[in-house]
Amino acid sequence: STAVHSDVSPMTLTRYMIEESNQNLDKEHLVDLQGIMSGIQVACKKISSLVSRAGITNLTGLEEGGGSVNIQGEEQKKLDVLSNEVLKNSLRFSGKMGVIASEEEDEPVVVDEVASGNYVCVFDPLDGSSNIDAAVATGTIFGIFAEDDEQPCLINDDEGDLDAQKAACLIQTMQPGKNLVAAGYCMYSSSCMLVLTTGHGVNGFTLDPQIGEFVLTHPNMQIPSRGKIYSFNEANYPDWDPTLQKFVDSLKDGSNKSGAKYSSRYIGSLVADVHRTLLYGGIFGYPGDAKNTNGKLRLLYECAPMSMLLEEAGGLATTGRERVLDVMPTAVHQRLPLILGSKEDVQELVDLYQAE
Ligand code: AHM
Ligand code: MG
Repeated sequence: STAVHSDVSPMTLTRYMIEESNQNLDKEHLVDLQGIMSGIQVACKKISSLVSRAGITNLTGLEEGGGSVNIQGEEQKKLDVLSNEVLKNSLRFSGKMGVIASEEEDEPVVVDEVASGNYVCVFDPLDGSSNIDAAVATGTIFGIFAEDDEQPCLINDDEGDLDAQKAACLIQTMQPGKNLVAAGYCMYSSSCMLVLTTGHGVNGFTLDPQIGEFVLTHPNMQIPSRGKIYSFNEANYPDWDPTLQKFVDSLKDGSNKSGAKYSSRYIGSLVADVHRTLLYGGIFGYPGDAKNTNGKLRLLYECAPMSMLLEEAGGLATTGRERVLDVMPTAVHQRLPLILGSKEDVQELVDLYQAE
């Protein structure tokens, strides 16, 4: 109901996770996800606080010490580095993680704490951080895989080859998006929102600063089947393939199937662009182009979690030619073209590619 805010016992994220696992005792992973989500939500609150106070605490700008560069060759901002530490530690201490793979780390990190568990978390701790210094929206993106029982990830210093054990753990990260047991994002904007799926629908929680809790404000989110907004970095238009060029032209002049003339919105912050697309409908894309054949966004911790959310909300997510959730990763930081949004909008583009 819309009265959740004033409820004397609001549906917090923690309560939601407990009730969901109590009501679905047959569903695997939900009990473990309680612990994992309690770690993630604390990290998100901490990152939200860091982001909102960055201008005051001198946390804007680049990481000091000779300009750190991550594995993507991107300069790391102070807040990228800090957010990564915050999330990594929260996950580690959840006791459920075997492997964690972050945009900000060259290699997945094997959790060798005594209490390490058998889940894999892939994440981008602070996506869209180029926006940070202008106080524009940013977000955290995460996905959770269960480890493959056939190749359990166990680190035991006393037994055998440590490198071989770690290599077995790293393989656990290479799973297609359809294996995700949960995915979500937290957006740091005019309000802080955490949007989550555990494989049965999508729910949105808003951080209530008065009680410091994420409260269910957007139950069972569904994306409209058609929208009127397209969201691409149009500066790349000259490098797009002709099919995409024609499709976007048809959104501008109304010659698309819906007959409507679309509006353009592009924040340049994936979480915010996806969040708006989820709520208002339409189509978002970061396609491959002549210069970057696989686009910009990373399969494991950007494309796959967003695609799971969109599909769970009744939308579609594709590379243009293939369902994103079916793509088998071959490298941790691999990029993939991503087009997602309302079912009819995305299908129209997929049909055009098929008719090529
Ligand atoms: P980042 O991970 O370095 O922050 O880059 C990812 C961001 C996404 O949030 C956004 O969708 C995209 O880069 C925007 O790229 P561009 O500036 O090329 O439009
Ligand atoms: Mg990113």
